[in-house]
Amino acid sequence: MQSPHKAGFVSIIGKPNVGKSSLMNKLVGENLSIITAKAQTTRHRIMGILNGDDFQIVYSDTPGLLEPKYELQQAMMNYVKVSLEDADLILLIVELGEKFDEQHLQRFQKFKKPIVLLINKIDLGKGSQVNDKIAYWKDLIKTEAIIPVSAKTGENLEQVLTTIKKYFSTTSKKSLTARK
Ligand SMILES: Nc1nc2c(ncn2[C@@H]2O[C@H](COP(=O)(O)OP(=O)(O)OP(=O)(O)O)[C@@H](O)[C@H]2O)c(=O)[nH]1
Ligand SMILES: [Mg+2]
Repeated sequence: MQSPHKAGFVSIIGKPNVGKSSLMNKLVGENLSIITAKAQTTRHRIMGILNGDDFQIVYSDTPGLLEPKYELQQAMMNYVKVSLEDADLILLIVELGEKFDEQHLQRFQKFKKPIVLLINKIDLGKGSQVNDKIAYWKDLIKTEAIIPVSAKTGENLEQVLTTIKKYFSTTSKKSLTARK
């Protein structure tokens, strides 16, 4: 009998325009998600699948998290909710200059999923800014890892993949979603 294929579900979450779609495209290696300089470009949940040797990483790119002001935004936030419910792991994206926002954090912390924090757009960083930001977030959020990255240059994206794989291989396989 064939053993079920294990799929690790990774939900890519963050504020509008922080680079979620750019990161997913780079991590999956194809241009799946639409990227623009305009916030709220992603309006649906978009999946990207990366096949490993004995498992898959299923990324779910989501619309930027915000307080919904009209019906379309409410629907967009429902996509985020479904993605968070499915997730084995959250890839939380912040951009370099971003400040801690308690209300933002509460929107996904209530799902009680492990978080890997990516500080994106470090190609724009100057001096000690990147290291300062790592220390800043370390004090504020409980995470599995904090990785400074650039979706633009690809810096540290290998490390992101290694971290996700390591997380899934050390997590009890039972807790990952079994797919036939
Ligand atoms: N300099 C720099 N720009 C980046 C980087 N990653 C993304 N961007 C730019 O940031 C803007 C937003 O990128 P997206 O990937 O669309 O961001 P998003 O978070 O998916 O946006 P929404 O779907 O609208 O929430 C685009 O102009 C990207 O080119 C990066 O690492 N460095
Ligand atoms: Mg997007």
